[in-house]
Amino acid sequence: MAEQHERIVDTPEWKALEEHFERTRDLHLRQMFTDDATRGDTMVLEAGDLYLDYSKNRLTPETITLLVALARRAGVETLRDAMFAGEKINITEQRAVLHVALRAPEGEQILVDGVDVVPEVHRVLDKMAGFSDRVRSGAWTGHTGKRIRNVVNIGIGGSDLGPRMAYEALKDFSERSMTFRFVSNVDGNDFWEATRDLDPAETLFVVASKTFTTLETMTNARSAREWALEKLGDDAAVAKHFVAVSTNAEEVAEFGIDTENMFEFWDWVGGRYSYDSAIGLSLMIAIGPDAFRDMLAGFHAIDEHFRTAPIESNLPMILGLIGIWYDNFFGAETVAILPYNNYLSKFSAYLQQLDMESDGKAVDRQGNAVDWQTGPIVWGQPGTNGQHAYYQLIHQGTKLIPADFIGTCRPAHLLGDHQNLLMANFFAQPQALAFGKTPEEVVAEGVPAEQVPHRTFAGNHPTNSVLVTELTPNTLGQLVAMYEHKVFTQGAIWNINSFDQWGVELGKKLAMDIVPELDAATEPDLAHDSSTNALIRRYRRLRS
Ligand code: G6Q
Repeated sequence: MAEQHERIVDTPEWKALEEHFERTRDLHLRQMFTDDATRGDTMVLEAGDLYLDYSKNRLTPETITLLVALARRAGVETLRDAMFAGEKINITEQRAVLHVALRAPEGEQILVDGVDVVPEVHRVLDKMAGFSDRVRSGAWTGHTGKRIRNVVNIGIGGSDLGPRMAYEALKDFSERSMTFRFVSNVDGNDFWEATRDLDPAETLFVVASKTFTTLETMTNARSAREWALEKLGDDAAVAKHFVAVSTNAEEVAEFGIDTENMFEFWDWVGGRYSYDSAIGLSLMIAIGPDAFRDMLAGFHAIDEHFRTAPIESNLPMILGLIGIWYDNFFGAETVAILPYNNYLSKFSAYLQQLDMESDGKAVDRQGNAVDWQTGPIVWGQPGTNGQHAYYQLIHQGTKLIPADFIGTCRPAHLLGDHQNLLMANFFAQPQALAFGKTPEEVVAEGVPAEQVPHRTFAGNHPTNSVLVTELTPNTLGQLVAMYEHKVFTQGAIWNINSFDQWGVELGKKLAMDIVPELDAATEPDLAHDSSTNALIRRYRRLRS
């Protein structure tokens, strides 16, 4: 039988929040702002370059006090300290969880099994930097002596989404004379589109896979080798056109990549927390080692804040607690991430994995089924595009959708009045969501009576506004660290293991049973359920 642990929902702190919820659930943000004219100045937090305004949430100062007490009861600080101390808090895999070590400055000490990992981190960073510089300067050439002009990252999940998101976010800092592409899907169309216009003699593949066994990545890597060798002819070309990022030297060598050209990381880096390890190699080639290190410094600034600030003023913790308030008390199912900066076009997709893979769990750390809600569904796209699409449902639908608005004050490129128009929307949307429009206000606009209900906005839709001076490698690091630690805080309160991913492991095995049935030359005996059997038969019939 699984060991018992204090159930968070049975604690007096949780009960106090339940009672508080009953008393405050119907309070309207209109009223709360009328009652306290300073709300917008006081319900704010700052950390590094991040400014969080959480005043447009359906909570009072008392809510925060009660949530902070809950965090203390749940031992969030203790688990945080255990993470920073290198304890094996990923209990199902018996691993330390030390993405924070990836951005620790030289000279800091973080021990795993008694060994300081920080010098190793910097050894690999230096190796990455040397390699990136050689590729960027043209000193590293392809097999035919041509300069490398294209870098294609092959990876999936945690070995793709991070570098891809950050490359998009920091494109303005990237080497524009080079082309960067990301291939993840085992769907051959992905590989085809990524390489169709590239010259193999000028192309470098970064095969990024922690395990170096992932079906999609290895399939794409093999196709890449064939694609390159078809033109370059000679097996020796692999050494000049392929590098690997992995923890698995044996498989890398087996694939034919010289382990000299392998950049390692460690089992204490989870895939979705790995883009500031060697998994970020393609990003480093794009933006250069200095910008990459600046990004790590941004991560580290928020790590330090998270590690040292009291819960009351700990920005990622408060963000996490506000999420708990909606998830567990209001029963909200989702959270929308809405960046008002087009360079952050992949940010929501990145956070989707970070959050949903980490906190999408239904058993506690001791293996007992939980009977409280855990991680939310994360979704969203950059504003203002979403405003012309799905915001309708947030404004006037029947669901409660807490949303994070992320805005940057300085645009990378000044173009007419674009930035002010963008930011006017960034300010207006949370305002409209919070305060809505009453029937009286609609009537006063001269709207015919029968249309009044349709044009009324109930308001009271909660939002966080995160304002950043500008999007740079450093502030991107800060933003990502903020969400990493938010997710950590929530997992700690729910008493789940945010650092394993058995659902992903399952997916890695499932399809393998079916592959021989699709490959079989003659009609195979199928022993699945009737639906799967029929679908496979139909596919076999139609595919050619
Ligand atoms: C992340 C997950 C998962 C993983 C991919 C790729 O936390 O574990 O998304 O990153 O499945 O795995 P490999 O890097 O081993 O190819």
